[in-house]
Amino acid sequence: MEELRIGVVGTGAIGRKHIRRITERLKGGKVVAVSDANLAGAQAVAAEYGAELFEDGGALIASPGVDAVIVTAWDPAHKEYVMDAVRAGKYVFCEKPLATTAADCREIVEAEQAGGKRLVQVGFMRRYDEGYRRMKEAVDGGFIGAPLMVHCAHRNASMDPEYEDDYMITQCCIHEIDLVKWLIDDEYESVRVLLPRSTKFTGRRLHDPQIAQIRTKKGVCIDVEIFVNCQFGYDIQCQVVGESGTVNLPDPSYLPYRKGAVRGAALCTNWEDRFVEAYNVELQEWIDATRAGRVDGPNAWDGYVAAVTADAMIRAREAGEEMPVDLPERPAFYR
Ligand code: NAD
Ligand code: ISE
Repeated sequence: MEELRIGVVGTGAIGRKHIRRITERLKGGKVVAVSDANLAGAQAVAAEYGAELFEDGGALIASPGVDAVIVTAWDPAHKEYVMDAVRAGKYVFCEKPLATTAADCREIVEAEQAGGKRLVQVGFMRRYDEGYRRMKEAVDGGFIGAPLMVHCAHRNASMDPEYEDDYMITQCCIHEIDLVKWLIDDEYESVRVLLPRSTKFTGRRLHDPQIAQIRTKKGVCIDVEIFVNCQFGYDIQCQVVGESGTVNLPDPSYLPYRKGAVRGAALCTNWEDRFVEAYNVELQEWIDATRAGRVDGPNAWDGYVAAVTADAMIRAREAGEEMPVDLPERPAFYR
């Protein structure tokens, strides 16, 4: 295939970043069409990049001039656009989460299987981060023996005061839910959520921090601290404890300094800078695989597993109890 003609539905923050990276940095793809519920925003992007403007996302997806679709609209619109793409038989990259409920993800998985071809990739970009990839290589190679525990932290400096409890799981922890399963090659069995004392910096709708605990089918215990008003920066940590050692996610390399009798290194403050290379690699590999007619990255089933786990976490938090993660066996179609 010549250059992949890409249509982007959702020209908000990450949509614009992805359009810029495809245009200025990546190879093999061109953004030819854009759409957004905020028409003025989409119009500005269309003018800047010489892309066709569609008032309706569904019409963009159906357009014969669009080979493949990127969905970067807000979470509740993902399902509709992914379903449109699947029905049109077009490859689609959808930002996480695949949909806001497990039931909606299930519908996508069923529609994709009915069409007989894998088309959907979900934007779990941590799998493309160099640090996590090195950890996975070490774990897969037996460097620390069998994994026993995984400790994670997902910290944002501050969040909108209207941020809600469920977003801690569906927007933040969803990354660790996908990542750890991939990292240690295991499946989830049950979940709990602990609520430590809440920080005074949180908004009225949000209990912050929260700790998600997961037990896997092989008996590994995972804990994820989610703390979105930590004040000091954007900080992502991960450690796998194995039978004979540990491996840690390397911090990004920031310029170390000595100043005012202090030795230090500035921290990252946002997810875009922290994972910029991961996003670049993720989309380059998606373009390459799409042009070759394959889905190599996290697929619709991974999106469904993450949503089932997130739903169980929300129920566990509300009930104050451990909840099972009830999943059917992964179909052969997704192996
Ligand atoms: P944003 O609010 O900046 O942009 C969302 C855009 O969606 C807005 O421009 C809005 O007008 C548009 N929109 C809303 N409803 C629509 C509809 N029905 N049809 C078309 N457009 C519609 O948010 P964002 O930060 O750019 O996030 C967008 C998506 O990307 C979200 O799903 C979010 O979870 C995901 N995201 C992923 C990562 C990551 O690390 N992978 C990071 C940030 C955001
Ligand atoms: C955001 O929505 C993301 O997806 C980022 O990757 C995540 O780290 C951040 O905490 C979320 O708010």
